[in-house]
Amino acid sequence: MPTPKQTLGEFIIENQADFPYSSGELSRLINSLRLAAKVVNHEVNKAGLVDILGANGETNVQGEDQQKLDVYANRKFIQTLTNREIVCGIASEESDDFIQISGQNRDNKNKYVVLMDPLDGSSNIDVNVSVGTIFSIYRRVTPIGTPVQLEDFLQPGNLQVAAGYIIYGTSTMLVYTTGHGVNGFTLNPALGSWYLSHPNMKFPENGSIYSINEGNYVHFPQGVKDYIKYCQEEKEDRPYTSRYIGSMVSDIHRNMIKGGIFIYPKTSKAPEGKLRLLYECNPIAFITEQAGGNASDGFQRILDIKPAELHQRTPFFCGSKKMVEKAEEFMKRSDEKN
Ligand code: P6P
Repeated sequence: MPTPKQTLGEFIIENQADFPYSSGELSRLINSLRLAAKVVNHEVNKAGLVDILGANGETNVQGEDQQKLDVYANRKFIQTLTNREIVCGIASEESDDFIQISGQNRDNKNKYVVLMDPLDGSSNIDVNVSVGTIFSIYRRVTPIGTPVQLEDFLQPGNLQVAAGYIIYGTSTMLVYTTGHGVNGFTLNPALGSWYLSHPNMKFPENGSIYSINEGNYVHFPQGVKDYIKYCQEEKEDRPYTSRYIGSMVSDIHRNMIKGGIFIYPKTSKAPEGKLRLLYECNPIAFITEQAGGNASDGFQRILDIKPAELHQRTPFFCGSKKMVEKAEEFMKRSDEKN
């Protein structure tokens, strides 16, 4: 008889000591995210059955068509985080500006801010491909009790106190870190409980999967073109396998389990890259490094980048340590030639 797996609630209680400066708010914050994730999961799973598919005719700050489920997920996470009186502000891919959460308690002691992509990969919703939610948590830097400021959100990724993603796939998983390793929890939808299914997740140091949208090949920097050719040549442990879902959470999750590298570089069409630093690359980079992998923009560590704008983009090289190091070699060699 297999031993019963620990629930997320039990895990949080058992690891409360990981949050020495938090009198339980961070645990409550993780708990509120898991509640919202269950609600969004319910809608994602029946997307084909109710009128929630397709675009709602609006566009988000990125100029991308907002899918109805994007808007729904954004609203649910904001609602849940607001009701629990734990955060003083939220930034979201779906909202132009950050959202001030003024606590009900008079002096608003809420000391955390959350940045999120409520539904990453949403263009895959209508074709039944897995999508994800990504979140990043910081302690605010401006005085507690005063209105939250932009500087509370523009913190380098190395100051995150927690980060995670929910992947709505063949099963629904919550994967997160608080700086003490990475753990994965699978939702049992019948019971509405999350179970520790992937304890202490580790990125394999090397791998043989490369994930990149090769349709953009002609627009890539020379260093990326050279690395792709390296992956494809018949030599040593190569050619590698190309796997690209077009939903970053899914590509990263697969590569963390099997080993691999995910690359979304700058292109001539997207000179800063496509992915956003604050609520996509920073949280994924924090998880990746906590699992023993590397994450850079091809030259510098993602977590060391000092953000200048809420929705700024960055090139993104993320995954197995040795694969990211090899890709960076090609980027640096090409950069030196120019
Ligand atoms: P492309 C989804 O829209 C997303 O933000 C990531 O999840 C994904 O990796 C990337 O964009 C896909 O972009 O240009 O390859 O379709």
